[in-house]
Order: sequence, then structure tokens, then C-alpha cells
Amino acid sequence: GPAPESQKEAQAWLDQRGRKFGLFIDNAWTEAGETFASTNPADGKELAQLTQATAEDVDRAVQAARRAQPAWAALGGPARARIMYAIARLMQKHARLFAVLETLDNGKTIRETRDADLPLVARHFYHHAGWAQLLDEEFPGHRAVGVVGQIVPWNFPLLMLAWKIAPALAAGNTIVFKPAEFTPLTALLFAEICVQAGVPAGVVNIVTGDGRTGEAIVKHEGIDKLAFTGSTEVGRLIREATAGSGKKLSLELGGKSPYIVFEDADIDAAVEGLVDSIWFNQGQVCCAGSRLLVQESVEERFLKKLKARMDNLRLGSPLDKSMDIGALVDPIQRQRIHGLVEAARAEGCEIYQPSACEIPAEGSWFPPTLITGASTSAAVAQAEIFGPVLVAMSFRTPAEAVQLANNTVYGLAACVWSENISLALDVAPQIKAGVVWINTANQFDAACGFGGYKESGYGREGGREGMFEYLVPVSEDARPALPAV
Ligand code: TXE
Repeated sequence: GPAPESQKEAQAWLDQRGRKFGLFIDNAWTEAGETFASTNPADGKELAQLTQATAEDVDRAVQAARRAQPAWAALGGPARARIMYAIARLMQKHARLFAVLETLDNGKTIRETRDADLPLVARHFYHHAGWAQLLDEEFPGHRAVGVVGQIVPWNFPLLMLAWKIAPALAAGNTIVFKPAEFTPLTALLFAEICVQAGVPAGVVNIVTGDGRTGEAIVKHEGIDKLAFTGSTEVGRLIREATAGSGKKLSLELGGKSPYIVFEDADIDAAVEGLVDSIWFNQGQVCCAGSRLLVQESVEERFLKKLKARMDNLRLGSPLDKSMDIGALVDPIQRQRIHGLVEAARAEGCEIYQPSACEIPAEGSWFPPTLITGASTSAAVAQAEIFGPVLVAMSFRTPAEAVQLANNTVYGLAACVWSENISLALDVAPQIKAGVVWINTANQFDAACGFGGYKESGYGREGGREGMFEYLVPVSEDARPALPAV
């Protein structure tokens, strides 16, 4: 069953501030201003009131970050590393509290927050503490960009925070960070961890709010670099808004990743991998394997096994350790997903949902869904659904598989399943995707750059490549001004 101690701890943490939060600026909490509610999507109940940060609030956060930046950079990599190791250890120490809070705020299952999100978060801080330690040797001739603005979505609130904040700190930047309006709570708990770990005032500032707060960060002249993860639509707005501003920018956007199964694949393993690929986090994953491309000769066998596996997926209370599928982040997302699935049904597609899957009366839920018979140009085959919905198509030859795999505007991730490693290694590089997994799925490593091509964005997070996003060559500072013409 659920962990009662950690649940009590999470409720106590919320209560301790009267369930009303201000902003975290310069290592201090502001009074709550105009607020909005964050709810538990599993029961629709309010968890807390959060402050909608105004442009003035954002400006104060940027000023604090600007004041703190020179000293933070001058502290040097090894000293920053010590603080980052402390953050990593504290994240591990409070992992259960973080996991419960994340599950309450987001609706994802406790099994995932406990076994995936939190271990990956700690690992990300440890890994980047290592980069801080080695900064001078590994990145000679580089310095921190300065003040960075970071905006993240709601699907992996804390993990996306780690992907953003860890490399920025390692490189010597100071930060104005905005969590998504649906899932702001763990970022605020993280703020307390920063204080405990000895992060100096002004280095990490956390402002809550919706897209208006995001816009204020994007437009602020005191921001030297922006890092955004979210929808392609907002990514495009940010790129337009920053064009010509000189701000450095990285975008991690949507995806419609292919999951390719060849006839010689280990079918049972491929089915299991697919369950993880599309139903992990209710399919609200940028690199979700949302398009199954299966070789015609094994299509029937594969789909039969897949449906049997779908029938065994358990959907229900995210705090229950035995659940596979939790709640969607918000009823708005449920509405969107429902609309796309119903449009596919109206176009004559076949929709499979396990008949025994009971949907709770309260909260926002969607059953695991398989769509067959969609044309390659159908909306469900092209648009990022961002829910527990898989679209299956078949192919005859490897060349056709590659053509179908690349037939979207996105290019974030892909999976290739075949016991013939020559075939897999031949196909993988032909797929335009930032990551291609062979005979596996959802393998994330802090040492490995993650990011996209095409409308999935640009820039990489993680590893050496990710560090360069938060550094600039010092030679640019030394370059003499151009002579007047
Ligand atoms: O994303 P948004 P939403 C896709 C997915 C999902 C859809 C909508 O298909 O169904 O987007 O989700 C902030 N300037 N993905 O609406 O709006 C916002 O407050 C600056 C895929 O939640 O992109 C939040 O913090 N910031 C994606 C963050 O941007 C702005 C993950 C993301 O919100 C802003 C999320 C603005 N004008 C959604 N408007 C993935 N592939 O990982 C909003 N924001």
C-alpha cells in the first residue's frame, strides 16, 4: 500500500506554510501575491495556492541573479562541486518526501517517482558536480554565460529541473527558474534544499506562474541564456521573441517517436519495451514511443500479445505502489486526448482499450489506448498526443520502415528492435532523431546528451554537449570592437 509516513510528511510540508507559497528570490520567500491553485489530478482536490509572479517579480529575481553571478563564478568549479554534491545527497535523503509530493502534484505513479524520477535527479546532480570539479581542465577558455532563464513543463517537474539547474550551476551561472503552473510544488521544496546545501543567495531563484511569467523571463534584458522544455508552439514563440536579442537559446520540444519492430525481434521483450515506451508516465513523455511501426509478417502476433499485456495494466490511485498507470496532469489534457482519439474513431480507425480498465469517478484519467487503421497522414499519426495513446502501422521492408519513421515534423527519439544487429545498426543512423535506442527504450543517462532535430528543437542536455549550452568562449570577450565604417 501507500507509504503513510511519507504521505504525512508531505501533508505537513504543505501545511507548514498554510498551503500558500510566495516566490523564492535571493534565498528568501516573498509574501504570496495574486495566487493560483495547484491541484491533485487524481482527485481534483486543491493542494496549495501559488503566487503568479509578475514582470516586476521576475525583474527582482533577475537582479538578484545578476548580483550573485560574479561571485558564484569566481568561487571556482571545485567549490561549486562541493555544494552540488550536498544538493545530490539531500535529494537522496528526502527522496520519499519529494516522490510523494511529485505524485500528488502530477498524478504519476509513486513507483515511477520513487524508482525513476528521484534516482535520475540525484544522479544528474552527482554527475554535474563532477563536471564542476573538472571545469578548468575540461573546458579551458570557457566561462559561464551569466544569468540563465529556465522554463520547464509539468511531465517530469523535478527531473526537468535537474536537467536545467545542474549544468547551469556547474558552469557558474545563476538562475531564474520557472516550473510549470500545474506542478510547481517540488521546485519549491528544492529551493529549501538549496538553502540547506549552502547555495549562496541569488544563485537559484524560483518564480511560479503561467505563460505570462514565462514571457517576462523570455523578454528580460538581464537574461543571457534561455533553456526551454515544452510544446513546439511555445518554443517557436520564444525563438521569435529572442531573435536578434543575442540571448543564447536551447529548446527541447515535442516528439512523435517511432518504435520499430522487425520480424526477427524478440517479440516478448519488444512488447514489454513498448509498454514502458508509451505508457510510462501516462504517455506524457516527450520521447514516448507513440508510433508503433511493426513488420507486416509479425503484425498480427505482435498486436495480439500487446493487447493481452494492455489488459493487465492497472490504472488507479497513483500513491498505490501496485499501479502502472496514474492520472493525467489536468482535465485539459484529458479533453485534448479524448478529442484526438474520437476524431480517429470518426475517420474509421479501430480503437482498442482494455474492457476491464475502470476509470475512477473523480480526477482526470485516460485508459491505455491502441489505434489501428490510421492513415500515415491522420492527425493521430502526426500530432504529438502526449497521452497513453499508441498508433500502430505496419511496413514491409527496412527502407519503408525508415521512410515511415522519418515521416513527421519531429525528430526526438526512436527505438529499433531486431535480433539482427547488422540490420539494427544499419537502420539506426538513418533515423533523424536525437537518440535511437536498440532493443531497449527510455534509457536516460546524465552523461549522454539528449535533444532533438527538426521541430523537436535544438541543443543538448546532459554530458559534455550539455555543458557547452551553459558556457561561452572567453575569446569572445577579448575580441576587439569592430572599427567604425
Ligand atoms: O505546454 P507549454 P502545455 C506539449 C504536449 C502538450 C502540449 C501542451 O503536446 O499536450 O504541449 O502542454 C510555459 N512564454 N508538450 O500547455 O504551454 C508554461 O508556463 C514562455 C510537450 O503545458 O509549452 C510551462 O512552464 N513560457 C512537451 C512551459 O512553458 C511559456 C512538454 C510549458 O508549457 C509561455 C510539455 C510563453 N508564451 C508540453 N507559454 C515535451 N515534449 O516535453 C507557456 N509557457
